[in-house]
Amino acid sequence: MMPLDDNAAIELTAFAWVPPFAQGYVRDLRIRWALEEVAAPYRVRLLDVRSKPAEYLAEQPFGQVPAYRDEEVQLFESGAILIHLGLRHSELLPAAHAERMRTIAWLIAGLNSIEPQVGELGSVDVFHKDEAWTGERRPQVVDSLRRRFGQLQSALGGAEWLTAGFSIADIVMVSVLRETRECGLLDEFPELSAYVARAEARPAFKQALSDQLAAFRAHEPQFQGEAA
Ligand SMILES: N[C@@H](CCC(=O)N[C@@H](CS)C(=O)NCC(=O)O)C(=O)O
Repeated sequence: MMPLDDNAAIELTAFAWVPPFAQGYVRDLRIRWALEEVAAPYRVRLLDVRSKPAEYLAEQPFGQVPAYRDEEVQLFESGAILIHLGLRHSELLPAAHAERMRTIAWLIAGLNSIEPQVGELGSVDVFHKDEAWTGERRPQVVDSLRRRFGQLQSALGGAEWLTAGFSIADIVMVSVLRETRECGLLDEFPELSAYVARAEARPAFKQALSDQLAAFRAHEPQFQGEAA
């Protein structure tokens, strides 16, 4: 079944287009991926990244994507949306309390212990790349990320996934880790690289990525001349 369906009860927001460096990494991808994993139909509401309607702040207080709604909830924050989907689909989040909470702990680790540091690298390498201070700051950021990646690789301990089976925690962690691929840091950690590759090989990930990119391709002409 094709989860993209204009009549679906689940609605996800995404951007019609983003600059090339962000394509394939916008956070609606995490939700698309989870929905593909469980073959849940969803529709996408595309927003213009340059001018989001003021009313959108009622759905996402920071004007960001993704926002999510279905017949039961209206949510923002990719982690919360994934937990909601996990509570509906035990393939994504185990039902037993101890396992469920351990999975949620790993999801929060991805969001709170790894993503901020990955974000700092993005800040230095992308958003402030031509500014002199980044020359001093970058080695510190890379060192601290390297330490975290080493700890994460040890915790994974050669296992296939962070917990007993593939889960929403892996969706978050892999989404965060793959952002560092271009800078080469992931190559220093073969087990983490293999973990990311294993997740990216899942048909659900491939479909989600392809659907996000297809929207950008379709809207590219309207954004000609925007900053890369
Ligand atoms: N903590 C939020 C972060 C969402 C976020 O950073 N969204 C980005 C796209 S990946 C965004 O909408 N950026 C545009 C903006 O901030 O105006 C989540 O995980 O959902």
